[in-house]
Amino acid sequence: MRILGLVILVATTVVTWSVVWAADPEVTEVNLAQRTDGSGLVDITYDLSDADGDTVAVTLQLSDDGGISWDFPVFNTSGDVGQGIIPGLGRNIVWDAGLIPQNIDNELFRARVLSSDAGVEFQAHSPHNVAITDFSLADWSDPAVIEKFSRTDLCLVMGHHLWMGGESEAVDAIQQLKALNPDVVILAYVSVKSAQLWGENADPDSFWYKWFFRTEPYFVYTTLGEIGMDWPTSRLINILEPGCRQVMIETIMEMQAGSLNVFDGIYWDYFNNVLWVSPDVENEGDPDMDGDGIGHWDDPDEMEAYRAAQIELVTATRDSLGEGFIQFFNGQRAYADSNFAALGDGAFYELFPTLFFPDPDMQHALDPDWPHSLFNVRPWFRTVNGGPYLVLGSTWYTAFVDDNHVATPIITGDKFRAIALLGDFYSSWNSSPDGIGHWVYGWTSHDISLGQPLGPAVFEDEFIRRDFQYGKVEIEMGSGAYPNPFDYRIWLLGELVSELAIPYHTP
Ligand SMILES: [Ca+2]
Ligand SMILES: [Ca+2]
Repeated sequence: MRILGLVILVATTVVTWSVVWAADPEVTEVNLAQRTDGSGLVDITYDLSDADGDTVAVTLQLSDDGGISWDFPVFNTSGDVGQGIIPGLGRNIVWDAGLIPQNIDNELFRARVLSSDAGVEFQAHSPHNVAITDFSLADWSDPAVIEKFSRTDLCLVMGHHLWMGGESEAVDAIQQLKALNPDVVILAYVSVKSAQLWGENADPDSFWYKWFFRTEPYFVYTTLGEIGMDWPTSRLINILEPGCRQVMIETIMEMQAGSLNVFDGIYWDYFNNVLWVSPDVENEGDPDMDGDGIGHWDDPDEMEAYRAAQIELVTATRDSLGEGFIQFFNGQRAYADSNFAALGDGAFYELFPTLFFPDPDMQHALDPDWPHSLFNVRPWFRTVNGGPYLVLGSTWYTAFVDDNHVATPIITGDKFRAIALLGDFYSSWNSSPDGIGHWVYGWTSHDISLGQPLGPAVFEDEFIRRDFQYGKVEIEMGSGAYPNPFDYRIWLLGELVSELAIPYHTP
């Protein structure tokens, strides 16, 4: 049984917001009023125009503090909201506030209506927990791409594409993203240990071209004199050499100083305790970075020097690019080495939770008593640049297959979102199949804001819970093992709005 909330909404407002493109849609005359017939329905009316006659994606945002914040959860809406809205006068969104179990009596409600003729919706999400990880070649000249990426808190993309000499060097993508979302943090992918082979034939002004030829004197060879490969498509570079580190940093500085697009920092790919080489590489002999004839993995001195060189590289990058330049680490070293983590602003958990964490992997990742759980590692990182940024990502497709062999896809980003909410981590969605067997950047279909957290997560047996301004998130740990480690539930204003309950379909 539901208890109807008493809703008093006396305030009306005219707040509009639209994405800035030629022939933008325009929203005017936004009004919000509760019906007086006792139905609990609230009408949000607005006028919508678009000079070149596009249909428009319309997003409603609500504020319960007079327009200071816009993360009041919006659900139970119908009418002229969402995709394909035809411009005209007197468009109407009906918000069934009476369905909300919790009392939301408040005279400070405000509404604003966001419009996009690129088909992008801008639902408010809970603060600081959404990341985009997309190293593919995005078409930054497409307004829809800019709008989609602007919804994130943390954007991890390929630096090469946006720096000078890159495919999108002439598009002021970062400026456009920040115009739409001033808080977005945008980091450029940079390798910490290799040079792309194709950089040799890239645009001479471009990042990977310069990187290739400047690091060429420092390419690594194996104990049997072969070219040391990182992947079949990239060569290992020798960061043990101070000169190598210097040209790496100088190249990043040159890109930042000479490009239209200036990043907030870099995504270093990546720092492990020892060199990692793809199993696809068929080298004769092992990489030998210190040239003593002993392969890297049999050479304790070399591995020690490799770890020291990583610290030198990060420290020198900070000296050259400043405290405000974000250094974000992929790789497993920072997951367990607090001194190293303290040099960075955050870490990427790739293929989370399948790397690094002992089985059952997710149980360890979220165990407050395990020293390297996400909760214990997060405080190691720097906070000066808005971090710590701990990003949970996986491009693997997961599904639950029931007794009837019916597979239900489970969107990892949604699962990670529940975790992100518990500990101020970031969830990266990979929900779109790219047609060739990969799972690439996508976006959640049901991210509704919970507002600000009211305190830290609370751990109680198999449950982890956290209260928010407008709701609650709960994880109930099951097997704790990838891919279906737990169930989760998210409530908003007393209503269960999101749930993962394994098993599906099973009678
Ligand atoms: Ca238009
Ligand atoms: Ca050696």
